[in-house]
Amino acid sequence: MAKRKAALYMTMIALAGMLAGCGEKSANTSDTSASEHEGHQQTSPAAAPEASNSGDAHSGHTAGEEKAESDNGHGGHGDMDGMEHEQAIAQVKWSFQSGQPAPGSETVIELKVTDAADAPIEKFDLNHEKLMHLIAVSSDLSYFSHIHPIYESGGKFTGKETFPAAGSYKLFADFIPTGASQQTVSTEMEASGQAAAKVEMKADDELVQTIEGQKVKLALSTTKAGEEAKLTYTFEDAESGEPVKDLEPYLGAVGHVVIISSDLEKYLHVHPLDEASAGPEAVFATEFPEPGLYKIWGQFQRGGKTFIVPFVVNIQA
Ligand SMILES: [Cu+2]
Repeated sequence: MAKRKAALYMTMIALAGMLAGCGEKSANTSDTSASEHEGHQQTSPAAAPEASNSGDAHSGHTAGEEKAESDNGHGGHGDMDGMEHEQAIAQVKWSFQSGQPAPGSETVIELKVTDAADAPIEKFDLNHEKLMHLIAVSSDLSYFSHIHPIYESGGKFTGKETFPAAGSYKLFADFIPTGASQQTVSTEMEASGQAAAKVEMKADDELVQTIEGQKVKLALSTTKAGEEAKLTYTFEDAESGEPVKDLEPYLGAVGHVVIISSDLEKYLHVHPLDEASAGPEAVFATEFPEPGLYKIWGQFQRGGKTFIVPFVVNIQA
């Protein structure tokens, strides 16, 4: 398949959200039953969450509403098939069907998508096989989940997520209202209980990991902000050392990469240059907007199983 310019697209938002400065690490990652639950991952050590006073301290913190930012014109990747920069046209009202999310139990997240005049947006385009992609991360980025809320009607989506521990999370929804550019809307929320200390994020010394039988290396063409950075993943069978050539399409492409800055302000969703690759390489191009620490999650599939490879990189001025 020809390299698709469109595959270069990325979403970036920089929003002025406030963040309660606490996060948590914990066990409990086992939630693979829901069919829309494509990715779920945790990289931090376990700690027992201590549930307490969920009744008062955080009530009223279960819904949010924020405007989307259109991704056009941001980040230097202007090749959005010639589309002009568009203002954000969508907003989302977030709520949780059972009130404030409690760690360890399934939460139904409701998203009501409206236009600037508060009228429901009811038509969406498929984007990599889904109408909406939703990324949930803990505020220290130790927890990452990628789910696909289901469209109900009247602009409403619902998605299921089990937050593993008490503390702050940020949710990013991306979607394309028919006739508009891709929108990314985020909100911050708390899972009830006493949050443990944040896991401090550190840049990886070596960008190589063995995950579920694959040895995965990541090479960056540059670690400077504001330059086009090619991200090249190379896959090897961990046992035999043979190059992996049978990666499977996951949501229509060899892989998906989500990048979030350590301050949670920058969100990049990047698709591969050659979506049809089956390995041993998967190449992505993006641009880190500012210096700082970023966490990069690559999602891939082989042998019918999806797996997530996280790396932390330090981007320089
Ligand atoms: Cu998705």
